[in-house]
Amino acid sequence: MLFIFLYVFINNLLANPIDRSASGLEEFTSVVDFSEMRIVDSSIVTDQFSQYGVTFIPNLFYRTTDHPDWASVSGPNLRTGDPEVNPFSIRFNEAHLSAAVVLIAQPATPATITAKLGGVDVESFETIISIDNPNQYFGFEDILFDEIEVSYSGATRLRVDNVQLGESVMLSPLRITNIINVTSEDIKSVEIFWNSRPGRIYAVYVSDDFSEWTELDDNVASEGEETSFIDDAVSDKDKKKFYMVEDITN
Ligand SMILES: [Ca+2]
Repeated sequence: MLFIFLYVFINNLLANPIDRSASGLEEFTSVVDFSEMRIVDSSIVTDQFSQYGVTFIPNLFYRTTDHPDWASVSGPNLRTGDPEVNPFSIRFNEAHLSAAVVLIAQPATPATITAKLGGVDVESFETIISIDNPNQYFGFEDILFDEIEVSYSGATRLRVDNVQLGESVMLSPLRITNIINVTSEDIKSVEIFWNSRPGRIYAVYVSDDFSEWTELDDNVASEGEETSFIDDAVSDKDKKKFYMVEDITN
């Protein structure tokens, strides 16, 4: 039997939320403070800072000025309105093991900060974002993610500044890691294992010629870091079978 692979990512670390931290990450490889390039006040910001590693979904707005009361916001920054953008995401060009960002709100608001990878939630926490909070960094450490989503419930407006990017990671490709033949007197089956990622959905295909593929299942839920599927349609006539696993989440 032969194994082929498609791309997926592995996430096997425990998240460490950064919630109202005074200075954010202890170590970071880069920070985006929005003085890297100057754009017109109140402009819509989407991918203008992508060369620095971040994109804003659906968008934020560029603001050229700060205020003496905003402890961790200085110089150019981003704002959630006008009109209000809620929720919004900071998407990274690469997956990172840590990232943090300054968020302030006036008036204060409850908020949910969510780390995502490939559009799937990885970790989330509830917090309060407030201009009166002296510690204004939010984010995650010790987790693999490529997006921070911020949603809030108050009638308020947020300012965003100083995106700190930690170490980036090359993501592991999806591959079939093991195949076990189960043979007894009247049962013949094959169990296929692959290195999955939490929250994903997979399809499994089979072929006897590597050309024509038959879908065995299009809804195999991830079991975490490793997922398996049992093909019990194996007969003595099968000389060889090829299996393919595809990440079909979304
Ligand atoms: Ca700034």
